Amino acid sequence: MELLQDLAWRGIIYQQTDEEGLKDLLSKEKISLYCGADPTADSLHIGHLVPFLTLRRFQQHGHRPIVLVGGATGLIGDPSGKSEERKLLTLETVQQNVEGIKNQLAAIFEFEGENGAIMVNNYDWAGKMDIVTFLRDIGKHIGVNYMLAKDTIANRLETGISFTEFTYTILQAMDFNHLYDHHNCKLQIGGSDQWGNITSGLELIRKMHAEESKAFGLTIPLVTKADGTKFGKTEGGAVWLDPEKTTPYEFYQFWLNTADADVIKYLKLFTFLSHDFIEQLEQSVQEEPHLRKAQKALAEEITRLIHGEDALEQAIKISQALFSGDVQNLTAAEIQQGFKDVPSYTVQNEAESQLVELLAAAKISPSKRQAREDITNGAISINGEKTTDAAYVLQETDKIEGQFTIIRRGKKKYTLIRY
Ligand code: 545
Repeated sequence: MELLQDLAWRGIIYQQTDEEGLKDLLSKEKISLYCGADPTADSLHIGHLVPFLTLRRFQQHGHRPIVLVGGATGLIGDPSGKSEERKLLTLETVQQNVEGIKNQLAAIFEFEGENGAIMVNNYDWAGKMDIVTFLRDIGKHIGVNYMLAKDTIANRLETGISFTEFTYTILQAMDFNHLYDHHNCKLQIGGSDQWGNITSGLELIRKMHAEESKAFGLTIPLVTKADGTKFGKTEGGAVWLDPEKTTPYEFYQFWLNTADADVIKYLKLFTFLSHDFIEQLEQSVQEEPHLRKAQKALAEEITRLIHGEDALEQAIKISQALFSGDVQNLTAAEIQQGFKDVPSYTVQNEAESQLVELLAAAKISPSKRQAREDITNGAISINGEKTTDAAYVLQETDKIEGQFTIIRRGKKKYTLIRY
């Protein structure tokens, strides 16, 4: 299927500056296109992903993606979508963040071959430009009235906007113009919040070049949830791509828990699965929702893409172990991932090797008397195995890699015992 048709089918297109023009261009040539990210944090989260996955869709159709990291713009701060002035980040923070963001983005693209991706940092041109050149060669082309009419600036006139953030859109415009000149970059894509900045770039390109110059902009809708709550948030906050912030297991679980009402939309936005297969999964959601085939496919595809095959297999193994209660084959590292949010207790003394003592000390059972009852009732299991012996003393073999014991009371209540 044709690229633009595929994007439309997936619900990826929000606005375009010239729909017919872009269709015509893509039917004639392979182009270079770009999308940027500012290093305002040390990791991307899943709310940033769709535009970059879209860039990769273009690459799969033979176009060249340019991935821009905003080493310069990150020092200024994009006012888009912000109701208040941002706090400036230090040079050091931004430089550190650049490294993290670059690595995460690099994992999504193919850098080899004819249409291999290019990674650029706008600090390389914007960071070196002097102010007189900026004002004479760039600023002269952009009218203040034109800027004031932009939503992201107009929205801030009441509450206030510094000259620094006011100027941001010109910096992003300069990037597009730079990439147009140096890489023949004809298209910029981004989330719907980037429309103002993308069109500033087109304005500058028009002003800096002859009549026949032509570049395009395309924006992507914000990902929403059918129940109206914010996409990509859990109790623990954002779902990060950095495995230190959101473990691959948590990442996998997040996608696995997608509502039936959202899962097909997310398969279209976040995976490279074929239309046929997604349609099959859609049927499965309707006819056999309890099997959660669509959720499993979504969680597998996106976890594999971001964290790789090994991390995916671990995440599945942990999920299955926790689901069945069959936890004795987990490694200590897997336990650490899977039990990150489970209450834990560190053993204090020798006496706590007696199960009754331990259950009470760790507050798994409210009292020793209740602990004895829980054990004899068969409500307690150690590393997935039920124990009904109220006199049981924990052994070395109950310590997984000498570090952990997993105790479950009832069906679901896990406690992680540490030594
Ligand atoms: C800078 C210079 C350019 C082109 C683009 C930029 C960045 C752009 C921007 N983009 C957002 C962003 O978020 C922080 C990510 C890392 C912590 O601010 N001015 O940098 C998001 N972007 C992806 C999508 C977005 C956007 O990276 O476009 O809409 C989120 O989906 O908010 O020359």
